Amino acid sequence: MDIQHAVAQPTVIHRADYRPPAWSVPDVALAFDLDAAATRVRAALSVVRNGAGDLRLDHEGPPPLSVAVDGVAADWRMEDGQLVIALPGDAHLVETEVEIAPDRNTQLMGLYASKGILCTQCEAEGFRRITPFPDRPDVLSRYRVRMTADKARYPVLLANGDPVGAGELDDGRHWAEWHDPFPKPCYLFALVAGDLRVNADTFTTGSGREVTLGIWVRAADLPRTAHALDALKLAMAWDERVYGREYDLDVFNIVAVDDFNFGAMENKGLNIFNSRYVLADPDTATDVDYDGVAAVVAHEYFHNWSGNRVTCRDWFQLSLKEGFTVYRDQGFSADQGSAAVKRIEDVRTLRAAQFSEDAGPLAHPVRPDAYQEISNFYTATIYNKGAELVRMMATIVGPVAFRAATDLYFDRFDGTAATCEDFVACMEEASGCDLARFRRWYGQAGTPRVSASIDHEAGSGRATLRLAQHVPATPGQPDKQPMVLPLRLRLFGAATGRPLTDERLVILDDATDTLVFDGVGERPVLSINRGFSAPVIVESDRDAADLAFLSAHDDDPFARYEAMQQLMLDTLVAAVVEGRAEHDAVLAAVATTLDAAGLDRTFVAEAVLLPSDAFVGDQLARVDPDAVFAAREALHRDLGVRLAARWRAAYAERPAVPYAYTPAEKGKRRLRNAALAYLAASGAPDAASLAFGQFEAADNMTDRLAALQTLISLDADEGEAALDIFYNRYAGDPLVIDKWFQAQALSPRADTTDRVTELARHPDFAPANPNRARSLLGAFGVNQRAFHRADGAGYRFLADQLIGLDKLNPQTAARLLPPFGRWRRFDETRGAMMRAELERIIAVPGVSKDLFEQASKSLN
Ligand code: 0A1
Ligand code: ZN
Repeated sequence: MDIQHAVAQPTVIHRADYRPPAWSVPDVALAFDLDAAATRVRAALSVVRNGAGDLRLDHEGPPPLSVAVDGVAADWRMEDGQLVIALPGDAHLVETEVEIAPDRNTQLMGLYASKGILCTQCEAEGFRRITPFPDRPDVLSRYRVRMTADKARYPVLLANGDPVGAGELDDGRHWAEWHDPFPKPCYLFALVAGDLRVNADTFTTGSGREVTLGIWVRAADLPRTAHALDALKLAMAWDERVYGREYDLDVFNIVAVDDFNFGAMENKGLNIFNSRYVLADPDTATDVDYDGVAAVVAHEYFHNWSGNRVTCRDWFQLSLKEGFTVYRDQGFSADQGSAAVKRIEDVRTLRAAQFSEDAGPLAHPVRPDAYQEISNFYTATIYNKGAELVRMMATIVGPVAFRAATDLYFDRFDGTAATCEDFVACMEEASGCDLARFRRWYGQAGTPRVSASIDHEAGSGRATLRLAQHVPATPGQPDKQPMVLPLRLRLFGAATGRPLTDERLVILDDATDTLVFDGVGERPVLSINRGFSAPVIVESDRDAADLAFLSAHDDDPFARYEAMQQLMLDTLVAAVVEGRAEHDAVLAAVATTLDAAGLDRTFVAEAVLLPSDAFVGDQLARVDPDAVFAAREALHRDLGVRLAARWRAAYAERPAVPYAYTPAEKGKRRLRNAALAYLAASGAPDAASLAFGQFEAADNMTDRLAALQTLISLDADEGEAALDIFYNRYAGDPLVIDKWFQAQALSPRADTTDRVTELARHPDFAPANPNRARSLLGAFGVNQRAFHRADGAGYRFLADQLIGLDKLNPQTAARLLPPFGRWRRFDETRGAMMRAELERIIAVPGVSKDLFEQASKSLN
């Protein structure tokens, strides 16, 4: 092993090593003398002994300016990133002072500057970059925060909790003090200082408490805050109605900043958001963006109970708050429009992000056993699979017991740091269900595969359903036990189209099971995993005719969508593997769906969408990206040509002007834009002019961006013109310019790799901004055709970019690495090139532990 590797080999943290803290910190007083270049932070910690040992304060940054115990300068030493103080008694006052430089903080963890606004991000381990502290979620403290700052630059000073005082100082500075009465871990600490405007409102809780709400943004962004504010009020009412949870402080503030590593952060009473999840108006945000704003506003708000009032004991329990909160925000969004379409969208996300993770070298359980860098564990497995676990428990115990269990959980663990086990135990206690085997879902990684086959004896009218499950091996887990799978299923008659049974909930908790149905007079077709009741891959013996039948007749909208998707996937896989392009079954099924009266337009638009290249790739043992691309293009074209009249009819359904964000109008836009894409794929001579006309006439971003995407997928002059017009129209609007980069990085054109390489040299490509980095590099990584270009140019490009970005923002660089982990699924030549890039990344001197962990694990 060379010296670089030896240096980079980081410490591994194990769940089994958890020990309660030796010291608790019931009260904290912080004083910030704020300045972008040099901020002074004075901290006074009242500490109380909990067990044997020195006081250990996590500390990342230059040595402290002073350390005192009970008012007297004290001895201290640094040990493995911790400031260690030997304390003689059982209770002391520990005071420290440090100086930090927010404007040099490119990692965006701790206190940093975003376009002149000072803000914080502490989850998971950012607080130690602000002040020495036991930076672990099981140390809960009450915070008092005093901020002093230049009044002209930072007229607004916000922190957690409620404001308790403010005043002027003589030197152009002013101060404000905030107090948060709820004990919280330091990862929920936040402050903001900046020149901000507020969109304010009030919300009266069920018990009559009036809460002042504020959405704080820069002055120019104020007109784009109405949707977020509406969503917040809806979320507050929903949490009262559905979970009986009220808000608990007098103020609730949201601040939008342009530079942010994730989507948003649930700091107590002071949520800090990536501006892309706050700002929306019809001219700059798509329907999907509007949905995203409402979902993230709700998600962060819901954390006030699932995360803040009840927090996590350690970071291995992250899914306790994240999986549950995603489940809650999914329920909220489902209630705002079509629940069926919301489920389809959530499953698509799960499959794209989580199933692929579970099938690759970065697979890990929902409750991991070990990590090197916790930031790498904010994954689709923790969030989205974690939400599926909660959903399955809700299905198993039923809605009444589920609500009783969440009440019990909130009640019992309020003000404490809990574990996933605590949550499951509440589910058991409130329902009386035995969830012993269900717990395997928390410990075993990998997506279970369920095979289902049905035999029918026409004479006796008996149908026999055979189910079997298999959980594939994942890194470090070669052998798995059977999981508990709640499968909602129903039989339909192939001849009459009628349901033959009621819907049943079957809990498959052994490796195999057999179910017998009597009185089945005609050949049954199986509808299984309805509503996607378990996050599994179903392998059934249903042929194209059965799937087409279900896509037309199933009464469960998810199952109906699923049948169409499976039919499309089977068709594409057959085309790639056997080179046979038999499109007739898909064609007929799509035609039937388009013709069906009374179907929700959004549902139709979802159902007729072809699976992505990457998802088709995930079905193949060996991915030939060019063959997948060609097969999908051929099907797209064929559907476009042969159903042209239907696409024209769908395209003729005009959306309302002006733009309205309603489920019906969203559906119309989505279907119309899908139709436009099919017309373009068909090679229709007027497609480019139709798209360009839409691009120019659109009064909203949904239609404008869809037209732009269609145009750039065509090799037409209009595409270049539209890109220029779009860029010039929105120059200086970062969220829209992100879309401009992203649309080009997602383009199916053959020259995309070259174009993206060129775009990385564009003056607006500043990867220090995480949104911008993701818009180009993140989109490029999931563009299977472009990233996997045969000559390896895509691999080289992305690796170069990640190596550069790692020096500024390791978290963001590490999150863009996973596309390299798919190397096993490609041919020898591509696989070798991908591995070589991973080797190159881990050999970079000074590579971060974030990127090192992801790259080294991806080599396995
Ligand atoms: N708890 C947040 C996610 C989050 C995690 C880390 C962050 O900074 C690096 C920021 C946000 C959520 O679930 O929304
Ligand atoms: Zn969250």
